[in-house]
Amino acid sequence: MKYLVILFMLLLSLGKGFAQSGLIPQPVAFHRSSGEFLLTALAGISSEPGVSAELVNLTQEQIRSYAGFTLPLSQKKAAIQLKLDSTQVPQNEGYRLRIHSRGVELVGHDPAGLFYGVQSFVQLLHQSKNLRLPASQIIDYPRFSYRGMHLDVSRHWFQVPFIKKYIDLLAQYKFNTFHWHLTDDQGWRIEIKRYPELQNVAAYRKETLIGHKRELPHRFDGKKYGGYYTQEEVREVVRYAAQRHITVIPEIEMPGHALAALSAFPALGCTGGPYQAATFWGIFDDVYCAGNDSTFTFLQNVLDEVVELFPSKYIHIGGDECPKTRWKSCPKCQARIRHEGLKDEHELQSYFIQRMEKYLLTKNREIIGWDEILEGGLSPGATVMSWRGTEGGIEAMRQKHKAIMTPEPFVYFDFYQSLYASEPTAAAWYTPLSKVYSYEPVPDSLTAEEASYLLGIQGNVWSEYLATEAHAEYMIFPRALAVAETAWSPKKGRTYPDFLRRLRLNEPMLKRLKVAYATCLMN
Ligand code: TNX
Repeated sequence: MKYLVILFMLLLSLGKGFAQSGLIPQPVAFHRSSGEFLLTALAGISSEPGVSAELVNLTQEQIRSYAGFTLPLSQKKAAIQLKLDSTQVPQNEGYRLRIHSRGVELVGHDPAGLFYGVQSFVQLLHQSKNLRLPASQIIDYPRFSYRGMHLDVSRHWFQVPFIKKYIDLLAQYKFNTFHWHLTDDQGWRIEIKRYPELQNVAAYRKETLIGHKRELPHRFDGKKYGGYYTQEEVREVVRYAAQRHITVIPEIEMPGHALAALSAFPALGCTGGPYQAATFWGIFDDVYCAGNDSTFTFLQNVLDEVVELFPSKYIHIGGDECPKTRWKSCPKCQARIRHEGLKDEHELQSYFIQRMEKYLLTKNREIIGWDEILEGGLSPGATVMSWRGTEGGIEAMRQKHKAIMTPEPFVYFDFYQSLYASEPTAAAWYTPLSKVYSYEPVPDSLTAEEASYLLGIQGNVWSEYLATEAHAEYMIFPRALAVAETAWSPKKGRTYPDFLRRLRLNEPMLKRLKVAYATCLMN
């Protein structure tokens, strides 16, 4: 009986321990102890061999931006100690953080883990009163290895400082992947030196739709819109992200969503054009011609430059929403179907994707595609991004392919997040924070072996209606924090009410970082 009482008390204190953390994502284990640590300008920072100077500098800078002073570097063990030790912390990207009255010990399994420990410390610092941190111990590591956020920069594009701010925020909440949607019908946004027409023509559209696309008649603003990232800027973003343990995966769309590219290279379309970058939103019949070998040469040349800029293992090649209308009546596409012994246009799309996959494999890269790449047969090594619900991901995993869950009903941030009439125009459905939080990515219908192909989850930010940075931030935050928690934290032991409590504790930090998050959700 006595032992039962002790066990009960222990469980209670564990539960209490969880409830006391203010962290998002919720750590695996959080225990409060007595005492507190007061951070002062006298506290030094030391690191053991193996910890990069870059990480130490970044830590100093993150602490300085909140505390107002720079912690001096120390050769001897200082109040704040950073070290790497995979025996103490066996999980990839994991860390152990101990805050006690004399200092802070942070041990990372690997540099990423150490970095996440710093992010937790910084978040706690923002929640502290006068830099007094309650003594505690955290043991933490991620549930999924892929924790992504996406941004469409074609429909509206965002300058490099905004991209960096986005990356900072993603890193703070322990995301490790930024999926950069760089090309689409409405604009091509990456400099490709071999094809200056992509910069001079495809990066611009004549004008932009005003209001929602369902509001008829369509009205346009009459203003030329566009721009692109230079290769130097892309390199800078990739480097900046890597320092923060974020991999940038570029997306070059094919065979659909290609109007902007076709406006510069009409010979790559089935009809030969002329074409114009799209000025309104939707799906367009004009796509890359799959019967024309020049299409493949062009895309391979583009990818040659893309893989030089992005060291990521994965390259996203789109594959979604490719109407087969033109291919059906295109003599070259039909000849390709006959010559390759394909059954129909779906198999032609599969041929297209497989051909690009083969090319990228010669560069040691794997492809990711939206779930339409399942139609007509999946490329042998493709990873599927499941967006039209979860079925595509489930099917891919059954076929022993890797999958990333990004289901539209749960993690699309171009949808409405409240029912207030004052909400700015949004794409379509209603995806409140609670719904994002409720999403469980491991499908019940799969065996454990099948589910092992699930890499993780991602939130998507399509920018048709996001013309300004503030509007983008409003749609992304705080919903992205719910994705962060689903991607990182164990399924057990977290609840939506407690997430909301921790979200309120995160508000001051979001305010200080000047994030235009949606407050109405937190009332
Ligand atoms: C579908 S999600 C698209 C995008 C649009 C989005 C709008 C996906 C792979 N394709 O091109 O921007 O819907 O919600």
